[in-house]
This record gives sequence, C-alpha cells and structure tokens, in this order.
Amino acid sequence: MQTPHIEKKPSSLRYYQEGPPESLDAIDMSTWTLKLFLPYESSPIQITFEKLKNIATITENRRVVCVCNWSIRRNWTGILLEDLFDYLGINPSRYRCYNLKQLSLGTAKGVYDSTIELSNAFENRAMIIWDIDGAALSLEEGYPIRLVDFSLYRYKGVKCLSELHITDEFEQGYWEGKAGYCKTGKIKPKRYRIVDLQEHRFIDGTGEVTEF
Ligand SMILES: Nc1nc2c(c(=O)[nH]1)N[C@H]1C(S)=C(S)[C@@H](COP(=O)(O)O)O[C@H]1N2
Ligand SMILES: [Mo]
Repeated sequence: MQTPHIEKKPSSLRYYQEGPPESLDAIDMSTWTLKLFLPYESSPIQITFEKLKNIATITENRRVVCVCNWSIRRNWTGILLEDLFDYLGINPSRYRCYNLKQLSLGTAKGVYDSTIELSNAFENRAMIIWDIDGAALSLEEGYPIRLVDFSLYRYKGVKCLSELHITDEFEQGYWEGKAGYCKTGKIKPKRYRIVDLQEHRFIDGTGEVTEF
C-alpha cells in the first residue's frame, strides 16, 4: 500500500504549526482518550484508542488537497466520523445543524484547532484516521489519530487530535487566523501539483476530488 512518488511529498513538519509531541512516549496510550463534548456540556464522553479501533475499521484510497497548491491520493485507515457518533449513541441527524471544533493535543507552541460543519462531514464521509498506507501515523503525520474531511482543504483536519466539540458556533481556526485562509476551507478551483501523479491538474473545486 504505497503512495507513488511519496518522496516528493512536502514534509509533514512544514505544515505542522505547533509541531508534533516530542516523542511517542510523550503520549501514554494506556491513559489516552479521545474526548467528545456535546453542546454546552463541560465534561466529555471519552473513548480509548482500543475501543476506537474496534468500531468499524475501513481503508479508503482518497485524495486530499492542500491550500498551498498540491494534492496527494493515499490509503487512509480509520473509521467514519458518523460511525463514531453511532457507536457513542449520539444520533448524527440530531446534530446536523451543528459544527465540530477539533483541537490538537498541543505542544509548548500551542494548540491547533479547526471547525467544520457536521452535515458536510457526514455527507462527505469524513474519517478519523490512525494508519496511512498501512502503517501507523508517525508523530509528524499526526499520531495517534487525525481527522480528515476530504471535501475540504487539509488545514481543516487536525493532526494529533485530542478533543472534539459539537458546537453551534463556527470559530476561526489557528491557520485561518494566522494565514488569512477562509474558515469554510472549501477547495478552490485551480491548477494543483498532483504529488502521486507527478503532474499538474486542474481541480474543479466542487468538493472531494474523485476524478483522478
Ligand atoms: N495539529 C495540526 N494538524 C494539522 C496541521 C497543523 O499545523 N497542526 N496542519 C494542516 C495542514 S495545513 C496540512 S497540509 C496537513 C498536513 O498533513 P500531512 O502531514 O499528512 O502532510 O495537516 C493539517 N493538520
Ligand atoms: Mo496545508
């Protein structure tokens, strides 16, 4: 399960604003949980990594697009965000009008955050991921888990994901504030460098890229 021309992919550290945790040992997976906050609730529902991995694992070959004009298609293993909701007994349709704020675990340099629309995430089969191309996420790639909404630019998916907040607000995220990126994160129609194909292609900007 290798991505062609993976050596040409821009470094994961280049786009890791707060940077990864110092080492794998910095995250104790025996006590780690993903925390999900319902609207106006101050204590989260928590799920261990083991439980997360036993919900309904899928592997999908899908393309992601970076606002910095490049794109790559890779093999992503994890679960559908919608399946996580179902598993936790949270009816996805009840929260369709809400948003999902994602927070990274954070480092001394801060915490990365981004907010997405839940209805769009469910419709576009957003995933929580722990393996890429058949291998566990490296620290740089977002170990232990990351969220990806394939219909949006990559800055809308948080690596080293720690907290999810279901909220009726749509806050501006870390990168959006710093670089002035649009907070909806919709992919814009233009030419991109396609890393796995080693050529330039026009992406029409209507959502997830499925044509190639
Ligand atoms: N926690 C965190 N997640 C993040 C970022 C970040 O700075 N911090 N950068 C985003 C951006 S802009 C990109 S392009 C992708 C890079 O993912 P990659 O390491 O798979 O290339 O991670 C996204 N998720
Ligand atoms: Mo990016």
